[in-house]
Amino acid sequence: MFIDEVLITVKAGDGGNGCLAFRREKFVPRGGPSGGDGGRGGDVIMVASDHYNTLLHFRFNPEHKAERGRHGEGSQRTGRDGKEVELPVPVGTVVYDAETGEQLYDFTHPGERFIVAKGGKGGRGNARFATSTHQAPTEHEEGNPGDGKRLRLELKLLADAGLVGFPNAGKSTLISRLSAAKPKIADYPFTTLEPNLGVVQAGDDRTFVLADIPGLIEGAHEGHGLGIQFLRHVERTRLLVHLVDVSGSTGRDPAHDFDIVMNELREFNAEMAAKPMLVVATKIDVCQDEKQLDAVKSKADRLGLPFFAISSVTGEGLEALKYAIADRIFASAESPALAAP
Ligand SMILES: Nc1nc2c(ncn2[C@@H]2O[C@H](COP(=O)(O)OP(=O)(O)OP(=O)(O)O)[C@@H](O)[C@H]2O)c(=O)[nH]1
Ligand SMILES: [Mg+2]
Repeated sequence: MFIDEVLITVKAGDGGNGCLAFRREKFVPRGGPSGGDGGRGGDVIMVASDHYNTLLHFRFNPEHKAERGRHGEGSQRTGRDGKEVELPVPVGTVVYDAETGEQLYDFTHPGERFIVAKGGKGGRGNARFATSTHQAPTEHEEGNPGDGKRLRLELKLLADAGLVGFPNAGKSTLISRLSAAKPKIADYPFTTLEPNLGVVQAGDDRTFVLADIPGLIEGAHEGHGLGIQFLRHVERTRLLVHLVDVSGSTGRDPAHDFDIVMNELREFNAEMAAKPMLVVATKIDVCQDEKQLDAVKSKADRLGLPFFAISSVTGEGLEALKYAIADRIFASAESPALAAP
């Protein structure tokens, strides 16, 4: 699984010190204690954001400090609280304590906030210690130190688009052609037993993550083949790329394969079946019967789904498909800024 990882240091603000002071005013002899409390130190807070999808911004900036609380002052003035610091992280970031290895948080939704380092409490000024029998207290406290931690951030890369289709349809071959991923490819079903992710570059400025998952067969939702469990890996993608082998060497009807996979997606859940989808006829270099290819195209047309025909062997149609996938991913308004934020 493709992951991004960084080590960072966070330090919350220290609390301000409480003040030792007495009122000194004209005509007020022996004024009472007036030292104010120190302010609270600022927290360091992580916030899951849609606008980031890597941890790159921490690589160049691995130390984050929040402001300390100001010291208390005379005339019972409390010190100002330190400003907190917000660190944006991509959804999918898991936060670990780098010393103990303990998992502290797992960000799954945009907007989620988690305090990674708590600011120190301000110390009390001497005004707080006055009682009827103790009218000129000199006690005052120092502020507590803010938390300091070394953290390890790990980003579970979320795929933008997922490949679905029958076993042997050419999913792994396609991802190996579009990305640097080197999945196992072989001429038998269920070659892929674990999902693979590949990072695809479309032009200079667009990058997306494609997921290759094990193939689906009829009855996958009842556990046939490897089942539909792997669909959860593409559940949060914005787009499904549905591959249909039209070579004719399967001995099956490609249009029927298409229906079976659609049905398995529906059995997984309705949202999965309703996801934006591109239909891709594969292995056109060895297509024996153009009518079968046309039948798949007609099905796509009827469902209003864009249709592509490719060969991962000759490379035909691959560029067009790559850009079509990128167009769809980046068309959605909440597209992450995949380049540096
Ligand atoms: N002629 C031809 N063969 C292809 C093409 N794409 C894939 N193949 C072959 O089809 C077979 C299956 O390819 P894979 O990429 O492993 O298929 P898959 O969909 O990942 O299969 P599973 O992992 O079993 O679900 C391999 O022998 C590939 O070499 C193509 O465009 N043309
Ligand atoms: Mg495969």
